[in-house]
Amino acid sequence: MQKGPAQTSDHRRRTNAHLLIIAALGVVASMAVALMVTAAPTRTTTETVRFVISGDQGNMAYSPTNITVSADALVTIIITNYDTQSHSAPPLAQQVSGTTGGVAYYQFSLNAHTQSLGQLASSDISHTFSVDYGSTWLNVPIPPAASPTNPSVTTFTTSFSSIGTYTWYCDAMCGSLPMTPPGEMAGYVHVVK
Ligand SMILES: [Cu+2]
Repeated sequence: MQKGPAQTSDHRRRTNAHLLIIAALGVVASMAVALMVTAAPTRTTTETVRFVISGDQGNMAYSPTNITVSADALVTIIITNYDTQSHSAPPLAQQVSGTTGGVAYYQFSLNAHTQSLGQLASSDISHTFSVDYGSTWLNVPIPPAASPTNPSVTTFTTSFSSIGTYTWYCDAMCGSLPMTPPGEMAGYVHVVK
């Protein structure tokens, strides 16, 4: 008879321990992001840009299409991807390039811990965020969503030093139709003073 309440409180203790672990992982993830920002060259401004990629049913598209950032600002780009499909990407597009530290920070699903990686395997790539920018090629492969309601989240920092308009595009083989015209898998980065 007394076993019931004892088991309940034991279960509660275990649940509390799980919550503590999840909280600790959250702290470690925020520290990783803090380190990433402090390790970067000193910039006068920091800006954050958020993209969402819609998934499946042939409606793969980045939103928004066009972004505006300040020249020399340290720009943090956060891409939330709801597309569960992998689309193969050429070898160069599997590498992270042009970001602070040459890495991107990946959460393969919500509540998963954040991993800092310099490349993804082709089979783990859903789309890429790529910009030809002077002699720099900014390229970040984006992993697929874990499920239609559980997106992957990719975060990286970069900066654009020259004022101008540059095209961003997806370099994965996600289908010829979404690639053109700009608006789904391509758009513009306006770099302003
Ligand atoms: Cu794509």
